Amino acid sequence: MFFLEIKADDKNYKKSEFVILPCPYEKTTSYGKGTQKGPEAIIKASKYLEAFDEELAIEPSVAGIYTENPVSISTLYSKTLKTLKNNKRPIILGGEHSLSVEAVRAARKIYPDLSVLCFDAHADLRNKYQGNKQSHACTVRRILEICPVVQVGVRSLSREEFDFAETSGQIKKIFFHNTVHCKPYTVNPLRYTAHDIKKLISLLSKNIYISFDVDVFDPSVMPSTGTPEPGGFFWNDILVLLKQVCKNKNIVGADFVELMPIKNFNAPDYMIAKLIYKLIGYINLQD
Ligand SMILES: [Mn+2]
Repeated sequence: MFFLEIKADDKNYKKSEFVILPCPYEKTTSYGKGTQKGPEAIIKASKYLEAFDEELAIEPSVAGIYTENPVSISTLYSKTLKTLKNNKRPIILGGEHSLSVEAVRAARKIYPDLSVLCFDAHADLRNKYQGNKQSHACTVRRILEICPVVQVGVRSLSREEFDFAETSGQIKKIFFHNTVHCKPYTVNPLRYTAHDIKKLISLLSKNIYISFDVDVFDPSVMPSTGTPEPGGFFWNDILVLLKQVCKNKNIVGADFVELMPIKNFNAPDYMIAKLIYKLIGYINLQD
């Protein structure tokens, strides 16, 4: 299966700016299970996307989208690195959040100034979870060992994580949900103040990697995830922010993780497929 049903042959690889890397990795999920079915569900849903983007009045797919065969966690680093070395932007479909660490490590190798923009309801700042330092609950703590992180949408964390964020000095660059002046009960795309977005952009380096845990969305629109958290973002909030970030920064790669498809309930899967295509469109607009 291919994203947007665009056949993946050598000729297409050469001309593609974007490479979809499905990584159905799931090992340490703690509550709901099923993220290994995420990549397949996103690709399946992408079949129903319009190639034309009405907001941008372009066909983002003209930049070229190539879908790789699914990769394992042990080959994700080398596949991501190869994609970047070929001057393409990897878009990884998870799978559980811990896979981001591998992709970020590869991106940091190519872009020494890299910072990560992380969308997530959870801080993922635990040093260890259930005895495991590679747990999905430790993702951002591990990424911080590689490069700076700016977090958006956090609204659930432990005392340990809170204290680490407050006192370590490592996480000055963090945006908790309540520090972005959003009103989660409206759908007004102007809910962020211009100041919020400016501040966010000022915290990021030029080259950034986006790690997108789908649970940053409100569970009413994104029930298909293992650890849903009330009080999240809606569709337009995310688009407004992504568009501004793409305008100001170079997105070298991204991942979309923690989608846990619910059988016969397609809307959340389709939303993530469309979000990915939106991101491709926003990046295109700057090229
Ligand atoms: Mn999360």
